[in-house]
Amino acid sequence: MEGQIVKIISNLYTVKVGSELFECSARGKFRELKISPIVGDIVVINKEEKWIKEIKPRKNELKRPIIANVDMALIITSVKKPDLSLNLLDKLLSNILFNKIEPVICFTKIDLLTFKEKLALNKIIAYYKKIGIKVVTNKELKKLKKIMSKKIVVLTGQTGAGKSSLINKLSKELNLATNPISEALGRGKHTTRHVELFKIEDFYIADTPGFSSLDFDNMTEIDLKESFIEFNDYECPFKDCLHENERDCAIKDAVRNKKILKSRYDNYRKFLREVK
Ligand SMILES: Nc1nc2c(ncn2[C@@H]2O[C@H](COP(=O)(O)OP(=O)(O)OP(=O)(O)O)[C@@H](O)[C@H]2O)c(=O)[nH]1
Ligand SMILES: [Mg+2]
Ligand SMILES: [Zn+2]
Repeated sequence: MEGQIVKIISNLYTVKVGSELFECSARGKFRELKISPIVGDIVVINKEEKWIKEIKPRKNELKRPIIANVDMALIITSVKKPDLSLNLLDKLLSNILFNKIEPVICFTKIDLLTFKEKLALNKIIAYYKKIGIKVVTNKELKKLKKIMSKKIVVLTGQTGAGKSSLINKLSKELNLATNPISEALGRGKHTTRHVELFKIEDFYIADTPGFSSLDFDNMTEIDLKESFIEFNDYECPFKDCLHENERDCAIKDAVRNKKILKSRYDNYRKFLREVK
C-alpha cells in the first residue's frame, strides 16, 4: 500500500493512506542506504506488520524545515515580536528558490505596527511583488486559500512568527498549540516541536518548528547569485561577476539608482561571505 508520511515523532511514522492513518516503523535498511524517511515522503507500507518498505523518489526536499515533495513554501514573516528580519526573509527565499519550490511571503502581526511603520512595510511589499514573488498577510485567508488550492504547502519562519496560529485560522477543526513569544522565549523552547502535515479543504499544509538561524548547506556562490532572481535582469561586463568589488557592475549601479532594494544587496553580500 502506498501512502504519505504526515508526521514523525521519535521512531513512529504516521502514514496516511487515503483517509486512513497507520502508525509505522521504518526498516533498518534505510539506515544502511543512508536515507531517512521524512514528512511528505510517499512510501510503500506493509499494512499487517506496519513497516515502511520503500521510499519513492522525492520531487524535492528541504533541509530546514525537513520535508519532502512540497509545491509551495509560505515564509511566515513577523513584522513585530519578533521584529521584521529581512535578513532571515532573504535567506529563506534563496534557500526555497534554490530547492525549486515556489516561495510566498506571508507577513504577520501587521496590527502591531504604527501608521508610519506600515508605510515603510508597504514599500518593502511592493518591491518583493515587483520582482515576481507573491506577498500576502495572515489576514487574507481567502486569498491564501486560493493560492494554496490543491497544493502541498510548508510553513516556515522564525519561532513565534505565527505559523501555528495561521493554521488554526485556516481550519475550524485543528487547535494547535501557540504561545506568546515572551513566554516561548522564557521557556527557551519552541512551541511546535515536530513537522506535521494537515489536510485543510483542498490543500495540505505543514506546521513546522520555528528557528532563529539558518545556513546555506550546499549552495555555491553561483547558486546564491541565481537565487537573487531580480539580479538576472541585469548584465554585468564580466559574465562571472559576483557583484562584489568588480568594476562596472550592473547590480551595484542598480542599487545606487534604487532599482534594487539596498537591503537585498546588503544581504546578498553577507550571504556570499557565508557561502564562501
Ligand atoms: N498581534 C498579533 N499576534 C499574532 C498574530 N499571529 C500570531 N500572533 C501571536 O503570536 C504568538 C506566536 O504564535 P505561534 O503561532 O505560536 O508562532 P509559531 O510560528 O507557531 O511559533 P513556533 O511553534 O515556536 O515556531 C501567539 O501568541 C499568537 O497569538 C498576528 O497577526 N497579530
Ligand atoms: Mg508553532
Ligand atoms: Zn556585477
